[in-house]
Amino acid sequence: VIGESVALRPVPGMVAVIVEGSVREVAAGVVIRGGRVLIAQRAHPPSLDGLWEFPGGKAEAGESGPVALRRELHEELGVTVRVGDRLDGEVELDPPGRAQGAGPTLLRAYPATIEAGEPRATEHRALHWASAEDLARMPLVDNDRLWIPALQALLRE
Ligand code: DCP
Repeated sequence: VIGESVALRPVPGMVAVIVEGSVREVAAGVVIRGGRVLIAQRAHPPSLDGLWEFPGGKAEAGESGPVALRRELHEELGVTVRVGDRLDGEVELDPPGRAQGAGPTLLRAYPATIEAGEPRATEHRALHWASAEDLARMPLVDNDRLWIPALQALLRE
């Protein structure tokens, strides 16, 4: 749970009522180096096996997206990263078996800079430093495609 989503609803006679609901986050890391971005090939579940993603994972209860991402990239790649400001856009995931009344799970992406270590695949099938062209032609998981145009622009800068 990354915190609370807060909606402000105007009500006559009041300034606002705060409506809170928990939001769960999956944080994905965009690690750019030398004009390329790091992508990782998933091994599971079967529906995503072989597809490439920006590595990351689910925030635990009470954990922010950036903190979760730092933890996940350490677990999955063996690197220590500094996490930057979230990229525009998010994708609502539909986890099977989501509890009734539970809030949405949102996939969000953050730039991450490696502070220590060299990425190695401990949970993924493989790692690849992708060029702008690779992003266009390699099979990425559908959700992550949202960030391809922005990343291609960044990589071509
Ligand atoms: N996901 C995605 N794009 C990413 C990373 C994740 O679409 N760049 C999706 C795939 C899964 C969900 O988010 O449906 C959770 O991702 P992971 O399985 O990688 O996260 P965890 O490792 O935290 O999950 P678990 O603990 O269930 O293995």
